[in-house]
Amino acid sequence: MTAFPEISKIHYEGPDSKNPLAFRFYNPEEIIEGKSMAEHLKFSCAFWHTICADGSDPFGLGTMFRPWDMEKIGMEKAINRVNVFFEFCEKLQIPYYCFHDRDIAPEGETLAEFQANLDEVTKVFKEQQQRTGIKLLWGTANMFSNPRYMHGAATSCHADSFAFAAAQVKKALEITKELGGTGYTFWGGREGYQCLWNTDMKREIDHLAAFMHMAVDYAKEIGFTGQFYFEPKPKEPTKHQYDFDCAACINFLRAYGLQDHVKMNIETNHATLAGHTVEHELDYAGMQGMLGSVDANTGDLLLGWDTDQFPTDIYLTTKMMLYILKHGGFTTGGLNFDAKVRRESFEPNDLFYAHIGGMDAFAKGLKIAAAIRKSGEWEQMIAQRYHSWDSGIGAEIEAGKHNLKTLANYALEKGNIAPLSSGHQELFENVINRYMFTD
Ligand code: XLS
Ligand code: NI
Ligand code: NI
Repeated sequence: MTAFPEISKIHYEGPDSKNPLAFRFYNPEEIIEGKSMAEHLKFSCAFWHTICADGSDPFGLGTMFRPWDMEKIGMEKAINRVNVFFEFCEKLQIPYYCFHDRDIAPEGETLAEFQANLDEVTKVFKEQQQRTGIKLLWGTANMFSNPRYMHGAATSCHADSFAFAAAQVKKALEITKELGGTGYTFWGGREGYQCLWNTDMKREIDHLAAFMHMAVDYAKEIGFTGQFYFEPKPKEPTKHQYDFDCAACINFLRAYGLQDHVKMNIETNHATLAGHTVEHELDYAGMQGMLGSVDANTGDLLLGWDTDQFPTDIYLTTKMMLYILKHGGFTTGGLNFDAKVRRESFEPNDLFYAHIGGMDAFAKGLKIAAAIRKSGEWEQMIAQRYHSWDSGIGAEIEAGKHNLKTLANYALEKGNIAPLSSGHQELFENVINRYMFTD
């Protein structure tokens, strides 16, 4: 049985191809900076969007009636979805995937039933992984959909919600380990508040830290060696999420002694909701050795919510790849398409167009970023801007040889400042455009 009978494996056909079901830039074996494109980009497919999203939104019901779901319910539907998902990833040459516990198996009536369902479906994932060679990038637990998490999970005012969330994470870690996952992600679904009047913020954040420590301890106990990630998002569904942006997350991790265990999973649309560009977030996390993985999507700057669109903007992907390469590329992480097709794009083929577009955009971005890096021009321009720090007083300050008194003496003696140099912002922008558009 095949879910996509009319679609065969998607191949690289080169930039001149007009075939909508082919890659124009993503050529997995092509070597860039000594590594294949596949190794650089480490694409991952998100189970929840690609296989579960039905197009429903707060104003309307689902629009996507997937033929493979028809007449199926419960575990039969869940297991069938896994098979369809792997066929999809295989056809697109996507080497990794990510899941939430709740989107791979029905919750059933009780937690025990949920866990039994997870065990059953995990077997199918394992078989499919063995058959296809596709790997698990990271797993996670959905601790925001069930009404028991209305006040949050680890940060709930109800201790029982915390306990149930702990049970979910325990199981999700076990499955992630069983499936050889290279990571585990925390996204604080409802870890935040709607109203500060009714909120004990310190108590909630202390609980969040205790919860993450429990996860780290349990991972150690069961021998799960994957990387933990924390995924910043400033708002939605709560008005203020505690995992606001990389700066807030990294501060939280350091304040509670979690910095050696957890890195950032950076999502483009979340960065823009926080009032940052995603390259800002990548560079900020990267400079502190905290760049772990990426949820690759894009938002709509005219809308104030997480639209989770597929990234097709080559400027965006070029900038992202520049900063990812700058910080050494991915080790455990990858580019997970935390993105969904629009409600109106309800045909199964749209899922292919969307992923092909995203993969090609990142492949092209990688190539342009590598060209910029190869010439060294951009780095040299930045280095030139900071050259006063390379010798003389600048080098002495960086070497820790000065204090306010010695610097005051230096300034008094100098009497006036040497002429400054221009920031050349427009020149920088023009140079980048030269690499963007080579013809
Ligand atoms: C939601 C998040 C979510 C996480 C995983 O906005 O992006 O999908 O990536 O829980
Ligand atoms: Ni995400
Ligand atoms: Ni998101």
